[in-house]
Amino acid sequence: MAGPGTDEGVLDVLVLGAGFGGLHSLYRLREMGFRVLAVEAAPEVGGAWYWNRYPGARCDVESLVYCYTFSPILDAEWRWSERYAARDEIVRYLRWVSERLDLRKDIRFDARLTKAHFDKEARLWHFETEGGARYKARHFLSAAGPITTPIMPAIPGLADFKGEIIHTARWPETGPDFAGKRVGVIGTGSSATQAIPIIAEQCEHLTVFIRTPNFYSPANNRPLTDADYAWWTENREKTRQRLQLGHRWGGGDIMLADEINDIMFRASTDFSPEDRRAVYEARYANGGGVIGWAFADAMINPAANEEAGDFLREKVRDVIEDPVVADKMTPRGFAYGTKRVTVGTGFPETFNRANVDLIDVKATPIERFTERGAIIGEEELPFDILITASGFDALTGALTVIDVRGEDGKSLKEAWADGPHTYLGIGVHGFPNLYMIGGPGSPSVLTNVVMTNEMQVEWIARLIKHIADSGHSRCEVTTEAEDAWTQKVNDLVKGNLWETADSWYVGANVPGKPRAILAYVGGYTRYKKECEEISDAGYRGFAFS
Ligand code: N01
Repeated sequence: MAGPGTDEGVLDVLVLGAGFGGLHSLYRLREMGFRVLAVEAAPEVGGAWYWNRYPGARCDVESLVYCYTFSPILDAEWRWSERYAARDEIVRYLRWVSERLDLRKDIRFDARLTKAHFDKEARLWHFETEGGARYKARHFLSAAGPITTPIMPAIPGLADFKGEIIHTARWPETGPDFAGKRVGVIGTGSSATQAIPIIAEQCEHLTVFIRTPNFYSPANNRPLTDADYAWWTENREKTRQRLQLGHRWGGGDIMLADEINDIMFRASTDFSPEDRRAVYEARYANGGGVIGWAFADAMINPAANEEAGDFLREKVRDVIEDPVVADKMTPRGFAYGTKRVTVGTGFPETFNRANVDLIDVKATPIERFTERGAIIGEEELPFDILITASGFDALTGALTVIDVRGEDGKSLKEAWADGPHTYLGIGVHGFPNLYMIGGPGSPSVLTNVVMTNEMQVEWIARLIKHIADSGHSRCEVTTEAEDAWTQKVNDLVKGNLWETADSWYVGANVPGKPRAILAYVGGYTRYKKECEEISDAGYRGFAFS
């Protein structure tokens, strides 16, 4: 694969992606003196945030804790405008970071990676992009993002539909004008929850196809004030520490009073039903996605989980006026949090609008699509625009869509045919000198992703430095280490509720994807400790030569 067309010589590290993980990796490795280049499919930095341009796209983790901490300069100079940053502001932030740290000269944009093959003899990775550019590097660091490979709904006839079809994660730069249009939305996950209220306000008629109603909580977004920033200056370290200790994905409640926030480290059984209710109400009034994780036993004690679920089910019924619609929107049959909870602004309220219909596709499935719309029973429902908010091939998809081959020619897709096998979610046996940020088997999406990315970037950068300093050129995860880690990831989830629902957390949303918990459920702090013990022990589980 190498040869004409290669213009960069042999790199020390090729970084895949210029989102949060990729930019930090590029910066850190370059600071360490390595020759690094990042390749990015998009024409701009941002990663997942570049592509998710749908109306209402906004982070549902609070902006103060959805940004870098590795650089005091960045920490001091950036100021977020809202409690939850809109997609455009996050892309602006990452663009500013890329300029402030002078990263852009080492990023190749519009460069979608299609091939990465390891050459056993030369101990080099050879890369090719869609545009035909070729690169060679000693190390391959993937920061491709855990939720970046969109999937379309498996509904017959979708290709026959002659109107516009848009996946939320492939939203065109200039989106459609919804005025006077009949719009259909498939899905009610996080993306749809944010997009639906805005589309409903603009279009003539909106039909939402719901399959599994999910637990929802209001964001309570608002501008951030000087007083907020004064609070932040005082509470930054404490808040970051709390995030590291908490078993949850985000931080949708960082400004809650300590006495309520710290209850999340105690079991619900320590409190009376009245006191528990008061805690849920306080969290609900504050807004954010972790209301149901108010207590430490939410994911291990079914009764505690059920109580949190009941609280949120009651809120749905309070908001939606039509009891039939409210019933269709009420989550049941799976535990709170086992499908990624959704957060939004005015989402259930939207179903009180006269121009919005809700169709439960479990009760009345879409038989197929036609040129004009959807066939449901005897009826054809015509649409001008169809929006698929149908999700992603999470954690593994970003790498298995690329032709990644290890030293015996086996592809990563083949290696993971029965589920992902990794060591620390970072390395894979048979794929020397490959490292992943946010890979399967790491805490990734079950923690604050930016925080865990940062820890992994620093750890992997030190590993690459260790390899270089010790005069080695090959680093491979041993089979034993990979097997033991994969077993641990699967054992950790036993006895708690995480894997009990059909969710993307276990790959259940992708037809044919083997069912396995995709992320390490042990939390950030335990994971970090495990990684540090391994590096302190001379990178136990990695073989160097
Ligand atoms: O995707 P999803 P998403 N017929 O997989 C439905 C992150 N995120 O893009 O639940 C009918 O959650 C499917 O139904 P079901 C966040 O981690 C973060 O919304 O499978 N329906 C579901 O309702 C999130 O979890 C932010 O039964 C069909 C929906 O489509 C992740 O990205 C913002 C169907 C897919 O929901 C993915 O979110 C947005 C079919 N054939 C997203 N096929 C932040 O703010 C699928 N569905 C940080």
